[in-house]
Amino acid sequence: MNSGPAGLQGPSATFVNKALASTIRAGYGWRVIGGVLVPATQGTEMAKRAEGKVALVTGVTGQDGAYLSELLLEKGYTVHGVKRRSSSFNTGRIEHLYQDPHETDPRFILHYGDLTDSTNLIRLIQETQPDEIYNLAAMSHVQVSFEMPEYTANADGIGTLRILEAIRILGLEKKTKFYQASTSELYGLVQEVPQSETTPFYPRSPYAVAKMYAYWIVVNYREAYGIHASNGILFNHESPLRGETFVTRKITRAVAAIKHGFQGTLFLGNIDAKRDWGHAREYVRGMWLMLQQDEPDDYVLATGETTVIRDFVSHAFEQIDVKLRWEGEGVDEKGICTETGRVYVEIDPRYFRPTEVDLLIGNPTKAKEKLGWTHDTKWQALCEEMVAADLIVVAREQRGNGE
Ligand code: NDP
Ligand code: GDR
Repeated sequence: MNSGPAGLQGPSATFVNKALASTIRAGYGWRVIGGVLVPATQGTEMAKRAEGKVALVTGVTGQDGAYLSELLLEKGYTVHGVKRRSSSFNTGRIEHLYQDPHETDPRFILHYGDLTDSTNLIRLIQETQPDEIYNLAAMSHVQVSFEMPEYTANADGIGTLRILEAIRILGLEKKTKFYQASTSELYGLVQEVPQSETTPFYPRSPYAVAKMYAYWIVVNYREAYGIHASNGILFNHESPLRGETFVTRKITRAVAAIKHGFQGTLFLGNIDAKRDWGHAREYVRGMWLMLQQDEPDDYVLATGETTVIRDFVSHAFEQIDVKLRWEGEGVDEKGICTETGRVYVEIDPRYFRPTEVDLLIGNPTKAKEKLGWTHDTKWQALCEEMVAADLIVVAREQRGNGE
């Protein structure tokens, strides 16, 4: 297996990263190498590469795909990433990992693919012969899954089956370990507080129902064919790379835009919901740990703390020196600046979901005891990091628009 240096600085790497570097301090886990922002661990870990394993990562262009790829490259893996064809660039999160395919022995290689295309998946797995497959690809937005239930079932549910069948068809049951991105959404209408690996599922969206199929097909292929296949039941994890329509990033972007004078009001849905938020960078390490175990198993990754959305909003606004007071109830509730009386947050029922998941709080004891997995970042620090990053991102976008 090759072990050449990782391409930390692809040709366009990266305007956003340079800008972010001036604000996101080392304590947030980033540092600058050659003018480019990279995870703080990356430079020092380079020399420790040894394993030379091959990983295939679906969903490589997403939040977790980016963090996981960084981690695997640090550990000496060759990483094959599966990206969808798109009419515009969709590789912004992994630009800093880009390697010119003309380089000798590139260790980060992108392939076109889609979880709805079996033949494509079989060919990719045949060509790359991975030691580990991380299935992160999904239509991952819960509310959108109510609009696109059939596609969600196809990609998130049957997509997982397609990969497991490919492993079987290619006779890789004993070689290839498999990680499935399962989710705390499986608990839905929660049957127990906090939720652990033994808590019964009660999915509350087409997304969660599709992921429930995926969860059980992983268990079944493990038991039926002896595949080293594990479910990571991950609670919400966020970062500056979080998709802009998930609630944390929507909030931190809006706060940044309000600070820069480009947005007046933040419209949200159900701010009474409670979530257990961790940092994505710490959660991808748990994924990797699951595949390093002798035996496959299913693990909850969570912080064990839950926070109401409203508190995340208040904390985000505090980062721009706006203290909010909350007035009214239901759709009439408003977040108002205590100093100026200006209304910054309003409720828009369009963001309500037909069925909601009101409370999530996970119990990560098994992951701690068996994997040695821990998390460090509290939700407040996570929120602060995201606001700091978005203040730069929003300013850059507006400059790009010539404003
Ligand atoms: P993102 O939405 O950021 O990324 C999803 C990735 O999947 C993107 O690369 C996307 O491509 C790709 N994708 C979507 N549909 C397909 C398809 N049909 N074929 C191939 N690729 C596809 O999600 P996250 O990184 O946040 O999450 C990673 C996984 O973990 C997902 O499966 C999610 O459901 C699950 N999960 C996430 C949690 C979280 O809090 N973040 C918690 C628990 C589970 P493109 O960039 O082109 O859109
Ligand atoms: P979630 O994340 O549904 O938990 O799924 P999201 O951030 O979308 O919602 C969290 C909670 O916030 C409420 N909410 C809003 N949500 C969004 N997106 N936009 C709003 O304006 C808004 N207002 C209030 C929601 O109703 C919800 O209660 C995420 C995804 O990453 C899944 O893929 C993953 O499986 C789970 O986390 C764990």
